[in-house]
Amino acid sequence: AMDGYRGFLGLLVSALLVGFLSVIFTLIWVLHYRGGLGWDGSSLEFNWHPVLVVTGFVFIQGIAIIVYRLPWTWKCSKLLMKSIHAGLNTVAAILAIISLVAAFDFHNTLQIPNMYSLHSWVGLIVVILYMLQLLLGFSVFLLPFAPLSLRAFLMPIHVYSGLFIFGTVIATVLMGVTEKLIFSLQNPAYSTLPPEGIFTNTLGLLVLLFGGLIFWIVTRPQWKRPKEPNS
Ligand code: ASC
Repeated sequence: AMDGYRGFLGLLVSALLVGFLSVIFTLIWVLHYRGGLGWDGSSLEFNWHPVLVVTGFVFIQGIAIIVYRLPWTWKCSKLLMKSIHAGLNTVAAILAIISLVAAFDFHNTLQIPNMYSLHSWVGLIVVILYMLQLLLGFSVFLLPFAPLSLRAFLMPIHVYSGLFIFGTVIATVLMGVTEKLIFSLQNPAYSTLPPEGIFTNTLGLLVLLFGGLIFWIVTRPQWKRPKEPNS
């Protein structure tokens, strides 16, 4: 049991480190290479898009997925843990919405077309799915009204949907990073492997690794919260 616990802690610290580093890399990308942050319709406003997505939709959602796995919380009430899970996902959803406003606002100000790229299609779909997942999870699992039979039926679907959404967010981030680098790196071009290209490719690898670590942690059966009888 102690061995499993130490393995868990090692992976948890790694995930937190890689997730935190992803946020830092995103900040360095927009602050050092992309002119900084602002809210004026310019590319500085767009820069909030990657910052809020990586902070909320990737990092905070990833933590929300594994809160039930933290062994020192197994004595906490299930309702408290559900509230933390729902609260983190709500914060992530709000940041995701603001990140969309930043992208659309920037496009509309500079008359750049909306919703033509695969990144934008998959990204909008996954934000909508995330809101539905949040609403369904809140009303069925957090509020006390749903019967146990409905909870038991929906739980595997909720778990599958959550992991599908999280994986799709990671894929969408990789597409977004790629298209932004192709758009903005012109002189010198992305194809000449300039420092910003190498740095931001590395950011993509960090986000992918974070996803892999969260997926590993959440799929270990021995790290699941012990189920209370009648719940
Ligand atoms: C809940 C909850 C669970 C599941 C279970 C149905 O609301 O806390 O563990 O639903 O009751 O599988």
